Amino acid sequence: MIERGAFITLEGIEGAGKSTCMALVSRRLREAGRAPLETREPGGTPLGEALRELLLGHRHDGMATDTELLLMFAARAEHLQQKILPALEGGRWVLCDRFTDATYAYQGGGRGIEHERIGVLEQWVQRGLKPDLTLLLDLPPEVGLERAGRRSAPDRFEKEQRPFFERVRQAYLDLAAAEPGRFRVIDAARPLEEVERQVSGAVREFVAAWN
Ligand code: T5A
Repeated sequence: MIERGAFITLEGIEGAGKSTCMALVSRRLREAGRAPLETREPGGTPLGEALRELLLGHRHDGMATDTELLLMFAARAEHLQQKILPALEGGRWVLCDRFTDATYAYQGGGRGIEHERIGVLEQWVQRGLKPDLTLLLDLPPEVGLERAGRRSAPDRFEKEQRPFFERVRQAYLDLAAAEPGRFRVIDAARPLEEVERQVSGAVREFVAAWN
């Protein structure tokens, strides 16, 4: 029987360095002989990327909170069925830029949807599947937003105000505290070389424990 691949996710507020660290984690996994399938949420499939445009673009600026939540899970259902599950079941490791913790953080912490209502959808769509390792890149919103702002024009989420991102950050930290075995919290406010050292260490430790 083929051993299921490991599922690794990267999380954090805007500008935390997820894209930057994806490349590093991927490199470390390849070096360990575990070349991962790299993907992202919302997105990862043609339908998911179309939903991403609806969710991040400004055409639907007044979107209802529940609509936003359901579209996130619609994209996720497609992503799981078409891409993530076939890879994991085939023994391939999967590295994903954001997953359901982002829903708890943004739609839960940020928008105020109750944790339990998100949990119902999580169970419906994922049937118990969770990431095996989640690297949470934690930093104060003012630092992340400043970094993200230097890079591109703000999307629909980046238009939110500071208190929104404070709640998102706190929701992430609460998730990490509730599942210390799955999360590694990285101090992402540190210089990039130091962040990379922390991330490499966490990945090395995870791979060693998996083998
Ligand atoms: N969303 C998503 C939900 O609301 N619910 C959900 O369920 C899901 C899945 C997706 C949006 O959708 C929301 C959350 C998001 O708002 P996204 O593009 O995936 O958007 O995420 P963003 O956070 O917007 O991505 P960013 O590209 O802004 O942030 P990253 O990837 O964290 O940051 P990165 O690596 O691009 O770095 C930003 C800049 O900082 C520099 C980098 O060089 C780059 O220029 N940098 C550093 N500089 C100094 N020191 C460091 N340590 C640095 N690390 C990176």
